[in-house]
Formats: sequence, structure tokens, C-alpha cells
Amino acid sequence: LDLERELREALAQNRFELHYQPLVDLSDNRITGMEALVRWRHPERGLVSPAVFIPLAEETGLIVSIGEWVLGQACRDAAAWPDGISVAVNVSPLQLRHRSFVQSVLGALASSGVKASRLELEITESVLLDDTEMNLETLHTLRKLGVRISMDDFGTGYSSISYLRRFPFDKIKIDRSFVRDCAAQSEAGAIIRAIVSLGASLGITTLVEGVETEPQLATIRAEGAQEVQGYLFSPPRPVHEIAALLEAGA
Ligand code: G
Ligand code: G
Ligand code: MN
Ligand code: NA
Repeated sequence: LDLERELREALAQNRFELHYQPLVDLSDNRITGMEALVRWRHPERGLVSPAVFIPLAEETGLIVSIGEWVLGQACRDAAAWPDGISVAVNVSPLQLRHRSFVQSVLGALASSGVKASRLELEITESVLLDDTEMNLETLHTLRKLGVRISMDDFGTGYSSISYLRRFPFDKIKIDRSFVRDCAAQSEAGAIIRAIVSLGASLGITTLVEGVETEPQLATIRAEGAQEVQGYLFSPPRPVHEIAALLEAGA
């Protein structure tokens, strides 16, 4: 496949780059962290979205190498930010299952000098379905090292409440589909409130993704969520803009 060959070349030629989107704490409206979102700088096609190439990277197994690059680069970037700012990295199921995953997390932390407590790994619900025991062990190992674990896109997959109890999550990220109508529709707000309260009872922080408007923010605040993320605060931005954003917003 042409795209597969191009992906391999992109990795070899260092053509991936990271953009970052702030995570905001609602108690003081400060930035608490940055989510790394990978892009591919293509010579003809311009900036290619991960929505286009991550699925292929997962199919071909290239996600393991791409993911390792993302982890390393995200930690190197975070090393230049204030100590209180964490960095969130998306981890594919295949990557989490790989036998060298814990080692590559430790390597990224050690070579950047970033403390484990500043790293958040975002995993999706599909991780909970396959190889459960192995994934569970990996997550517990990482957590013992001080790394935090977030459940990404919550509410879009098969997550059952029992998974929240079984797996060691620090944060739930409610998928942006719940936000779209939450200012207009009371059910969406009620769902957010229910997740926040479930999370609180398990000692898990709740973040709401995809916040675009002030009315949405007001609802989310009223429902008790601790953190938000979305275009209202900032779209994902290239890494060279992040230091200035942190100075202005932190
Ligand atoms: O930022 P954007 O809208 O383009 O992201 C699209 C999708 O790609 C999101 O679901 C996001 O989680 C995923 N994604 C972005 N960066 C990474 C990454 O580094 N690794 C993995 N596995 N997924 C990523
Ligand atoms: O799947 P994940 O949550 O990791 O990826 C986040 C995705 O959501 C990225 O593609 C990012 O560009 C996108 N995103 C971030 N904020 C907003 C927002 O406020 N509105 C919409 N529609 N998309 C957003
Ligand atoms: Mn994410
Ligand atoms: Na998400």
C-alpha cells in the first residue's frame, strides 16, 4: 500500500509533529495540562490529520513506532514547560499491549527528565475489552510508577460502570458528543452530572471535551465537572505557540 510506505518514510524522515490543546481546571480557570495531538507534515498534502493515518498505523502495526515517537517528543516538549503543567498522550490499544510499552514510557520520562506525575496516558474504552488481564497489569504498573491514566472518549464505546471500578483510572474524559446539546437539552446535562458523581464516588476526576460556547461551559460548570477542554479555550496549536499560551493563560 502506498500510504503505508509513505507512513514509514514519514517516521524515518521525522515528518510527524505534535500540536497541543490545553486542559483547563474549572476551579481557577487555569491551564493544568496539554494534550498532544499528532499531525503528519506531508510534502504535497500539507498537514494530515491523525483521523486519516492513525487507523492505517493501527492496522499495519506502525502505531507502535509512531506512538513511541509521540511519547518521547511529548515528554521533551513538556520538559520546557512549568512543573505544574502535565502532558497528556493518546495511547492506542495495540501500543499499550506491546511488551515494551512500560519500558518506552520509562525511557521517555528518563531521557526528558519529566516527572512521572506530569504524564497522563489517554486510553479508549476498547482497551478494556481485549486482553483485559494484561492491560490491567500494565496500567497498574504504570500507575505505581506515578503516571496517571485517563479514560478517553467516555460514553462512545462499551464502557460499563464495572470497568471504572476494575481499572485504575485517574480521570474520565467525557466525549464531546455529550456537549453539543448540553446547553439546550437537559438530558445531556443530566448525563454529565451523573458521570461526575459516579467519578467522584470512585475518586476519579471528570473532564468534559469539546466545549465550544459559553452556555455549554455554564452548564458543565453547574453539573460539577472539574476540567474542560475545547475550542472555547483553544484549538490544538503547534508546539512553538505553547510557551506563550502558558504564560498568558497559566
Ligand atoms: O486532533 P484531531 O482532531 O485531529 O485528532 C483526531 C483523533 O486522532 C483523535 O481521536 C485523537 O485521539 C487521535 N490522536 C491524535 N494524536 C494521537 C496520537 O498521538 N496517538 C493516537 N493513538 N491517537 C491520536
Ligand atoms: O479523541 P480525542 O479526544 O483524543 O481527540 C480530540 C479531538 O477533538 C481532536 O481531533 C481535536 O482536534 C478535537 N477537538 C478538540 N476540541 C474540540 C472542540 O471544541 N470541538 C470539536 N468539534 N472538536 C474538538
Ligand atoms: Mn484524547
Ligand atoms: Na477524547
